[in-house]
Amino acid sequence: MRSLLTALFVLTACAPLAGQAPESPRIPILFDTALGSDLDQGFALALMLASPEFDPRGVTTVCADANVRALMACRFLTMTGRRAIPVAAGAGPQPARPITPNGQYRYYYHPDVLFNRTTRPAKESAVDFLYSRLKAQQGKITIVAAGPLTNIARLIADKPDSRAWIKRIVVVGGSIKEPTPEANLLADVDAARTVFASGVSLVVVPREATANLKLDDDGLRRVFAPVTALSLQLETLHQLGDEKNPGLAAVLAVALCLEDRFASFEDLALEIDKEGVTRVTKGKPNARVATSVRAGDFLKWYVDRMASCVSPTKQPSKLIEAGGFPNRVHVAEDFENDIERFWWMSGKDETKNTPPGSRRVCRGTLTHDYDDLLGNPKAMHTAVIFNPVPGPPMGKNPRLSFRYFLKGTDRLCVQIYSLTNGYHRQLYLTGLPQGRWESGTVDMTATRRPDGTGGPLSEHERIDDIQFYAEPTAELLIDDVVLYDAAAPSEKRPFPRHIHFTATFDSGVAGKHWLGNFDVVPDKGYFWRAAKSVDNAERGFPWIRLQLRGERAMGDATQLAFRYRLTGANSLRAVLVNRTAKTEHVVDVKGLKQDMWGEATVDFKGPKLGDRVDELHWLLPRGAELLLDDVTLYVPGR
Ligand SMILES: [Ca+2]
Ligand SMILES: [Ca+2]
Repeated sequence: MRSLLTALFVLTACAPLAGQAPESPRIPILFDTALGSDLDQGFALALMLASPEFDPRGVTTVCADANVRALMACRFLTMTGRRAIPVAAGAGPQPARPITPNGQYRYYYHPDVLFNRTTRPAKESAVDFLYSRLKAQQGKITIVAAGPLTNIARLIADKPDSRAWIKRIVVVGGSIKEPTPEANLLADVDAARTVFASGVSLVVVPREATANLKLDDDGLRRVFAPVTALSLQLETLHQLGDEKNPGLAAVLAVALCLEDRFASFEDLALEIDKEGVTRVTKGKPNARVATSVRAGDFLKWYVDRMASCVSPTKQPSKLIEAGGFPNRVHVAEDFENDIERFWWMSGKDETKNTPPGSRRVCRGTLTHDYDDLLGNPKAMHTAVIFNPVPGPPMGKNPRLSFRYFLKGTDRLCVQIYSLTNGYHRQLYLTGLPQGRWESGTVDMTATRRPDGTGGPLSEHERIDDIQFYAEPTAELLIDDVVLYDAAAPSEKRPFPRHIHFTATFDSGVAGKHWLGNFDVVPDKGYFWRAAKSVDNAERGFPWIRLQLRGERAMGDATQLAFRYRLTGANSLRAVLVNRTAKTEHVVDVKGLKQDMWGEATVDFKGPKLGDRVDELHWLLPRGAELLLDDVTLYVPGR
């Protein structure tokens, strides 16, 4: 028996799982910009960063002093917590458009840049950079060309295979209604001719569509009102720039990647003549042209979006009800045993001050903010941080419940890292009671990056590092951390009093994070992956044996919830096991659905308070097959 188990274990352990996250629903975008000249360039970059729908893949710079512009972009991205977005400068020669000489040049000529406090541009040229990015996500990436088309034309001419990889190019430039050249196309007429003749799908935002678009004083005031890292960097550019009320042509181009409704479009065949004039021809349309703009709708949307990026510190959250039995428990840590102790990233055990039913909790210890992008690098906090290895994907309604004891402050920050997006989001609670144990639940969709951007924590996003921060002089104790997907409205079962163990199989590696005898199958779970039964050759029937990664002490009642898809049987036997003590608690589960997903709740009458268990078995009739998902072992609520 033992050797067979070991053999099965090794088999599963050797098979890391394919099929991780579903593809990001965000829009991959490359921004080619003359940052440093017209202010719409910086305002467009800020909109890109403020919009969670985008996955910015890089910034490239065009026009003279492209390297200075690239360093400006590096400063902007670093200081807004986006240093992961790479920047590349266009190689010379470049069109001779100046950086506003007395003004925005200062954004480059500053200690942040001069003393290497920012990222640096990539060594490769804009063309090589664009090429490698497009190659990595063929057919997926939109390029917003906010300046002259020099870099884009070189890409198309020098690397013709890239044409098929570009989803579309949004061109800021051209003039359909007036037969005079527009500045961006005129700056490099040959480049414009190349791009318009390339056959790549084009969206064109012509001069006349945006000529009267300006951000008025009230709009500016609202865009800068959040006083966040993002709004302050943008305001810096505005203070240094020479336009009091900036134009918004490039901003509209970025917005049109998200919403069609700001413009009316016509499909036109366009070519650029040798003088740089845009000509409408009778050929097959090659451009979707924004012929008229709904300026009011667009301006309102833009200003509202920028103004809504408010720091979570200024918009405190409220505790909510935990709700019914969770749709899915992503992770639970009760600090009662040492099984996941390695992942207590900040804090240490505390056994004296514990809430009812708990023998051990986690006492916060001092640490810097784990958010090295937007957190204050000098500040220290009293923190409890738990890393929920292996980084589960969230459901539609992520919630976090926990027990806490606070002293010396009534304020708590809950922060979580997004593995998928590579940044932290947070929320603040204020007015919390002090000096006694309390339970709390927060709606994790309310979390935002410290600059208010990033949008809500969303379905399929993988997370890491659940963080509780209090002031450095405060005392903070945390217990019973449960990250879960909220109950459906129809759920009748109460929220568990205590959760011992949960298994979703969604991320991580079988044999390392999920132990026992089963296969983990991708895409066949109720959500993401599931465990699939295997033959137990010794006993002659199929089963799933799930190890709890260690012994866990039961409460005064013990229930097991799981989702199943059963084939070839309508019953199974659930067994709660202590392998060392050789104890077994058996429940036969009957009348199950077949060939469709169902949900079962098993009540184990046997275990007494403090009894330890370390395995769960699902035993099947001969010839049956079980897909198992969303396993939760818990003490039922009252
Ligand atoms: Ca505890
Ligand atoms: Ca699953």
